Parts: sequence; structure tokens; C-alpha cells
Amino acid sequence: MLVVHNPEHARHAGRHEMFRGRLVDCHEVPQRLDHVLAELRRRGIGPQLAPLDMHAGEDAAFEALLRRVHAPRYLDFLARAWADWVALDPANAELDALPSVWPVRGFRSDVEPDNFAARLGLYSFDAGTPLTAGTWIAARSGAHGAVLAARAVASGSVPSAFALSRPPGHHAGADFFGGYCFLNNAALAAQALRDSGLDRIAVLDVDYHHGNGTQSLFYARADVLTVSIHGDPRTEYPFYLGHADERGAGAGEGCNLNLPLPRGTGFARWHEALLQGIEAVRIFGAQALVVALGVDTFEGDPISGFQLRSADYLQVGASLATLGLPTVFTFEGGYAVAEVGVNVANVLEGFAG
Ligand code: Q9C
Ligand code: ZN
Repeated sequence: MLVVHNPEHARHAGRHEMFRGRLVDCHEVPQRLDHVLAELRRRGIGPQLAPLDMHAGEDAAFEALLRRVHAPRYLDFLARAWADWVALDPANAELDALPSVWPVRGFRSDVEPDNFAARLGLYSFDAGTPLTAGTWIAARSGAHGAVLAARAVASGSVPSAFALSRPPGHHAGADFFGGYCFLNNAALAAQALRDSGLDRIAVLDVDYHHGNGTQSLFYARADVLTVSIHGDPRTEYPFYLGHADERGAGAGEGCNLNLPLPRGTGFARWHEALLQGIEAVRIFGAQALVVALGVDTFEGDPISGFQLRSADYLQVGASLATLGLPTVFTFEGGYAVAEVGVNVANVLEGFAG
């Protein structure tokens, strides 16, 4: 299992997220990735490479891919956002930028405001995703790693790869951040697999939260199946998407499958949903698989509500392996910091058999 880790990840380090009227400590912290990498090293899962080990210098194809999956004006905003924020007031360098105003139904999103707070809101959907000094460099480097992992798998040089990066990606859409995500690593990996000549790709999202960004990016496409198993959006974040009746649109009709489960769901029921998702990938005839791997389904997760145990993740990996597909894993959620390494490593070890 090739591991492409992101050496820039710790440059994205949020101080606070808005929760119930207070700024609280961020759940999505650098130590998450450090624990995963340490556990993979301990078990000898590798080789472990950084994006620069795989591709030195300019990667024009990656730049172009980024601008096809994400809106150019959103990327330009992200690239400049920290400088714009600090230009407002030098004291902002010690603060995170968090949005507080959004264009809801009936407001315009075609005119990009000059006001920074207004642009921050235009390109986001929650106040829990701080933009920090190193957010852009970290997200961009991680996205590059996901694309390099996908290319390595597509070329057949490795059967599977894990793009180990943060910030995570599956909540990010074409032109918005939220849910701790800025660039959609899973979607970029899927598109990179398509660009490498594979005709049908499946993205299977096992994070506790619905993969709203990935769903929205591929919703009208017949070439990428999106499947997500998650907490029911009636009660669980991201709330406004992820229901079972969302099945795709136009040419993509039937190419999206949502499997929402109630808060409190344990492994037996969750694994039935996984088998259902796997069957959908098989029927679709996918030639490669992207697994959006969040382990916030863990019973000890501080912000989630499923009841998976650490040993269950071995079975998750083994079940995914029954597809026998070239596979790229991306790292999504999982906030029980002390256990996140073991849980992720168990999936990869179960997958490798
Ligand atoms: N205070 C991912 O797992 N809000 N994102 C939770 C808890 C956001 C999760 C509120 C959860 C986002 C990648
Ligand atoms: Zn999650």
C-alpha cells in the first residue's frame, strides 16, 4: 500500500470553531495525521512518500485538474484569502478567519463582493471551518498527493494507495468550503483516475458525515458513481443533503446512492449498509475505487454517533477488498485522536488481507 502523506498538513492549524454560541477548540487538529502516520510506520505499511518525492517542480496537469474540479474564482479566493485577511488588520494574523454571513436562497452568488467577510461567506457553508495562515498551502499539497496517489494506481505501478492528508476534503464542493474541508481530495482522485483512461469510477464514502461535496460534484454524471454511508441528515451534520431519495440527475440519474443510518447505529447494521454500497459499486461496473475514509464512525468519536469498535475496521477493509479494484483511499474525518491511527491502519491492514 503506497502511502502519500502531506508534509505541509500542520500548516493548517485552526484555533477555534463556532459551536452553540461559543468558539470552541478545533476537532480537526494536526495530531490526527501524526498519529495515523506513526501507526502506519509502526506496522510497516508503506512505502511512505511525500508529493515532492513523486513529482518535483511544476505539475501543469494537476493545476489544470484543480481548475476543472473546483471553480477558478474559488481557488483564486483561497490562494489569496490569508493575505487579504491580514491586510484588513495586521492583528488578524493572530486570529482565524471564520465566516459569519452567507447568501441564502434569493441572494446572488454570481457577483463576487469586494468585502472579505462577504467573500468568505460566499465560498463557505458553516462557521466551523477556520481558514488559517497555512490553509491554502496545506490543502493544495494534500490535493496534489491525492492526485499523485490516483496516478500511481491508474498506471498499475501500485494496486492501492492511501492519500494521507489534512485538511480533509469530502464536504468541499466546486466553489465552497465547510465541514473542515477546502479541496475535495476524493473527487480530485476520482477525476485523475478518469483522466488516466479509466471509464467508470466509484467513490465510496464511509465517513460518519454525508459526503455532500463529492455528491454535488458528480451528481449529474454517469461516469462516476458516488455512494455515501452516513448519519441521517435529519439529525446529523451536514443536515441539508444526504437523504436516500437523492439518486442523481440527468445523465447521472441512478449514479448516486445515499445510505443514511440513525445515530446510535452499531457495526452489524452499518456493515449491511457497506455491503449494499459495495454491491452498487459492483453493479455499476467500476474500474477503480476511491474510498473516502473517515473513521469518525468509531464509538469513541467526540462529535459523531455510530458505534464501531477498533477491531471492526479490519472487517471494513476486508469487505472493501472483495471488490478487487485498484483503490485510492483518502483521509477524511476521525476525531478520537488517540485511536485514529489504529482505526485507519486497521482498515488498510484488513484491505491488504
Ligand atoms: N462541534 C469531517 O468529518 N461540525 N467533517 C460538527 C461539532 C462539523 C466533519 C460540530 C463536522 C464536520 C470531514
Ligand atoms: Zn466526518
